[in-house]
Amino acid sequence: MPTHPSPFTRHSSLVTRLPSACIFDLDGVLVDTAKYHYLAWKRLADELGFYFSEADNERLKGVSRMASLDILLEVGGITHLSAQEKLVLADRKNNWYVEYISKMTPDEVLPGALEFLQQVKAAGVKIALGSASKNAGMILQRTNISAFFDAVIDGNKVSNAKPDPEVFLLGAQELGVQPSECIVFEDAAAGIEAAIRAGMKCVGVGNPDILHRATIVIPSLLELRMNNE
Ligand code: B16
Ligand code: MG
Repeated sequence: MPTHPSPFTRHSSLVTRLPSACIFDLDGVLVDTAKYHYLAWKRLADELGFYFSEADNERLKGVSRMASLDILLEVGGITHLSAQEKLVLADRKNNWYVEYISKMTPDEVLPGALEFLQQVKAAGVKIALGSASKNAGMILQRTNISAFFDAVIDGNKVSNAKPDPEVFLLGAQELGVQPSECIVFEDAAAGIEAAIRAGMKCVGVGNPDILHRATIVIPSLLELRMNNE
């Protein structure tokens, strides 16, 4: 592993040498798909006859699709649905969600993300995606950032959702690097926990009150610059 000092300018406390890999969460770190999840879940709640607020939607960030449905049903006070009925509802929501994300454009990459991905790539550091979404491939394609990734670990490849470390450990494995040589970028508390359990350093992107267990917390990737001199 190269041994340059302070790979992240302004955040030299994070690491003292260049990491072997950066593993990025998708929703909330590279793109904002939470708004599309909200529109689709709200439409389902409307059909089921209850109101689902944006505050309720906060609870779904980083959570798997079926776990999200359980939270939504809890908000609506709906109990006793069979596993089959739940699958039908999750499928209905996903069809609407896919309609939204199939219209995404490269403009929807979050501020600073494209520049940071370019800098990480230029520094020769490997890049993986570590997302709970089963739709990650389509989102990467629509926003034109697929080519940055040496490995894509998404909801189709893992059986245990964050905070289980599986998604990040699989990322390190596919990249052929040690977990301790990886830095995770995450916007959800469950994702930070997953990174810690994987033995990785992590950058929380978002609210420090929620992400306080991260190694450092920044408001957006605009805050970071890769120092590969
Ligand atoms: P899907 P991330 C997560 O993406 C979202 O934050 C979460 O709201 C969503 O329920 C989950 O993906 C599953 O998404 O229904 O597309 O499979 O933050 O892990 O990139
Ligand atoms: Mg996320």
